[in-house]
Amino acid sequence: MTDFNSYFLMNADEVIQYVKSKTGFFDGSNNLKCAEIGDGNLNYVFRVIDEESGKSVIVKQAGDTARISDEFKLSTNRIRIESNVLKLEGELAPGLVPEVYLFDNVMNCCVMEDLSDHTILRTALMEERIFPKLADDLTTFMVNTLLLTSDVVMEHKEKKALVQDYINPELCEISEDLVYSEPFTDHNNRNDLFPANKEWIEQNIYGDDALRFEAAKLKFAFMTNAQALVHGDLHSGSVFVKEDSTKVIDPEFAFYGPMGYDVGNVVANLMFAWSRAYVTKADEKYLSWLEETIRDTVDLFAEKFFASWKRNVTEIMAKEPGFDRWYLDTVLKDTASVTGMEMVRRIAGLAKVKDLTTISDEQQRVKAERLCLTAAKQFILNAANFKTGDEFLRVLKDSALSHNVQ
Ligand code: SR1
Ligand code: MG
Repeated sequence: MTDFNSYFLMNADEVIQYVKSKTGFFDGSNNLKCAEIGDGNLNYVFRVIDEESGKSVIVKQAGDTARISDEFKLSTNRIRIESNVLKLEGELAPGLVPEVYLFDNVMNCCVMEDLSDHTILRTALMEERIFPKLADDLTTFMVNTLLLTSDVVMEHKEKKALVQDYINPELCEISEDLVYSEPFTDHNNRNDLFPANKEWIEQNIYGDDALRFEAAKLKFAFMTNAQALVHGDLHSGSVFVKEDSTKVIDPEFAFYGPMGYDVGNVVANLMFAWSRAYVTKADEKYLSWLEETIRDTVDLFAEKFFASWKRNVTEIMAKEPGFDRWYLDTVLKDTASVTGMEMVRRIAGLAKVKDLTTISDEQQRVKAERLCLTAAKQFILNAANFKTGDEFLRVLKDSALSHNVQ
């Protein structure tokens, strides 16, 4: 039997041995069952359960390539980043992330709270389920984790130490390529376009010089604006939900970047859910709740941002009258740009979202993708115009109407 003193990728039986040898979680039980349950693009996720007591944990292990493709060679350091960021986020936004029990820098894995009583938000949204606290919880998470790790609140040398600690070159490179380059150029020849929209995308995305120019500017902002410790991949596959609980998971893409990167990812992924619901003629009650959630995500973020600013700001110059409004406007502008970039890349790039890919009717999928891309272009080209939730939602709904979707 291995003593887990040197790294290898574990199978389910080895994970059982691992939790027995490294944790006291199961009190020596011999009834443990384990299965690999991961369906993400990068890592292996195992659930270990004691069928007698019902107690369970998650073991997440990083390989040195991505699951989605061996083309992505990745440092296993991402598990250290994920474990440490989850701990920090748990302090800044209590109750909104899973608890981490153990991080192992030899086996490049972590053991954490099992959230199997929750559902992945993307799946739940595709089932048209309503979560009344979602916008409230996600905006609390974002305001707390973003503002409180920025220079307006943190002592600057301590903040710079965090910038250093969370330097994340390989995972940032994935976003630089998959979000900020390939969807506009296909220069790596790995974009995966829905055939019925291929020509439309080549003309309206690859063929739009003004759009590509904005994307170029945004790529450099993403790479250089070390504003806050962002989650870095806050799409609806990175959120677990149940009726009265929201948990943000998977911060392995975390780094010091623009706050709007997180907010824009949340808004864009809610818009994917809305677009699916709209073209498939989902229940009206569900559609209105989604609209309210998109609106509230922007408006509650702004409201809580100002309130937290008043309570927590320490930087002397940030206390100048009006600076809070100016600062928030820059975050909202970045939010609009990122909303657009995320919408473009999930349709015109390599990594897709199931909200759209599982629309079985071809014409409905064509319309859902085009309405998203039409809205995305507005968000990118006119980013400074978006300051309220209503303004974000209006562009989405107008784009839907422009494609004659009833
Ligand atoms: C190679 S990884 C593809 C995508 O999956 C992750 O969740 C990120 O969104 C990344 O862009
Ligand atoms: Mg992930």
